Amino acid sequence: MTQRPRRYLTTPIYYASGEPHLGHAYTTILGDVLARFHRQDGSEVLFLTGTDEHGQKIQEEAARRGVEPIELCDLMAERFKSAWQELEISFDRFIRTTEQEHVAVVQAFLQRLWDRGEIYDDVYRGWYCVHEERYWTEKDLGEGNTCPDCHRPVQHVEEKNYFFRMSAYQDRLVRHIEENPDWIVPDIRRNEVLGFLQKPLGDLSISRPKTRVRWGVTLPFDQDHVAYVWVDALINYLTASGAIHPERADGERGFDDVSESWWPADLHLMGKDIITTHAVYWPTLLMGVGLPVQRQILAHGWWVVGDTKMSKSLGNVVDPLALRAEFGTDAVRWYLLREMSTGGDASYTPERFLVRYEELSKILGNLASRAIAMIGKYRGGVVPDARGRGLDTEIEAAFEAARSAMTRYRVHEALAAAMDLARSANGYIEERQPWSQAKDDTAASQLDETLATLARVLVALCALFEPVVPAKMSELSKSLGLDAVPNLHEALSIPIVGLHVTKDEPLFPKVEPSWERP
Ligand code: ME8
Repeated sequence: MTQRPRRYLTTPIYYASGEPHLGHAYTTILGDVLARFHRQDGSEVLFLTGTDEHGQKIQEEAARRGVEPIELCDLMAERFKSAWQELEISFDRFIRTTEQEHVAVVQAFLQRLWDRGEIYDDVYRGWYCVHEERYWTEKDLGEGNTCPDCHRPVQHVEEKNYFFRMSAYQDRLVRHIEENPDWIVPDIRRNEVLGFLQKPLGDLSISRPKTRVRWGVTLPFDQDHVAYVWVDALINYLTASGAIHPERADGERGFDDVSESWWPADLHLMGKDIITTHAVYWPTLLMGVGLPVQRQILAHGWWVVGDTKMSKSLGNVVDPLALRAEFGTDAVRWYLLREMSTGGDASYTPERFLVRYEELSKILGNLASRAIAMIGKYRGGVVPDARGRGLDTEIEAAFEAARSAMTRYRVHEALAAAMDLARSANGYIEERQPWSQAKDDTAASQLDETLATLARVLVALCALFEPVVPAKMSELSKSLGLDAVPNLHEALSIPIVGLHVTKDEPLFPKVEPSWERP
């Protein structure tokens, strides 16, 4: 038996200190669309998301709210999980870094680095930004001793830290990036990382003293220190892969053979803000323990409002669940994925949201309701016995364009190709004029062909649109008399003759937005 290809996809794990917003939703939906596309295309998929729950930032937010850190994490993990469920995210695993299994893997990972002589201790003197959870040197700081990234005041710290010999892996990392041109996509991010690696790479502080941060994973070789939250967080990808079994008595711990697990991950997905941690810290840490590095990194752009990045700290976030309440889940998914060209930035505006919604309702929604209504009116709701091959060339071209765009992560192009097919089908109706064919007794077989073609194109559209608007395509498949949404392989060959179609509510009903139209 041939084995199905396997794909392991990850999103970042989001900080449990704030609510999910449209930016988090975008990454997670992008991951979901890719996961659904690969499942459709026949792969076995592990799609991972979760929450990042340790560190000073969480500790301080919990203190501010007067609760224990774990209470805050329990609350926020639930918020993220239910937001993702409401947005139809088909994650296979939701990881929390406070899970026992993960804590044990972090400790095994650090012990392994320690045993291999990859860690030493030293005193760190410098500046720390709690919000970004990172150190800065004097020359990095903005005016008035502020963080160059988030512009908040930084703290001066002088403390014992453990360091990972990251500098020793600089050359190997540069070689890896140069020899694997697609390891970091898009190119602009690859060049940025290579530029960063032109300067000598320092060693990486991997611990914080408990006197400052008590909310973290205790180091296996020093009880007075916890793991640096970024090291803890990155290891989540390994925990969920099932590669490391810290409880195994033989001490192998899975570091020497990962063949039974999902490691290495096929794709780490993230925003461009956290490319360095994923493209420099993480692969060098993996080299340090002797594990293969992840296969690919995709860093997308930012959702901005006006000219500013959408972020909780700037107070300009858009709530995906509020949009969902008004327009439905699939409208939010479609807007986010259709509007942003993967890799670039995109600006959120209510006007563009409406334009994208109308595209769904006027092109795809109208096509479905017209075609189903005509099969009802002219053939009693049963797809007539005809070849239905009138749009085959267009269907095949759309499948090819969508598949090629998806494999290059040009998701917006794949969706545009799907919408173009729906547009062509509307054009086909205008051209064939089934209402005139119905009036002409000699045109019965032509009308059969028109209606069968429309049924076939709707089946194909279900498969093409499913990754992005899964709930609506499931409704449409049911209206077409199918048991389930067809996959990309069967969509062209599914027998359509004799299908019983039923008229349903419009897929994308007219919505009067709560905001004023310009
Ligand atoms: O960085 N536009 O978590 P985080 C697009 N816990 N994407 C955005 C966005 C925006 N305006 N704002 C956020 C962390 N994102 C760490 C990650 S992973 C081992 C640890 C998305 O809650 C984008 O994916 O700050 C970004 O990389 C991520 O949320 C940051 O989420």
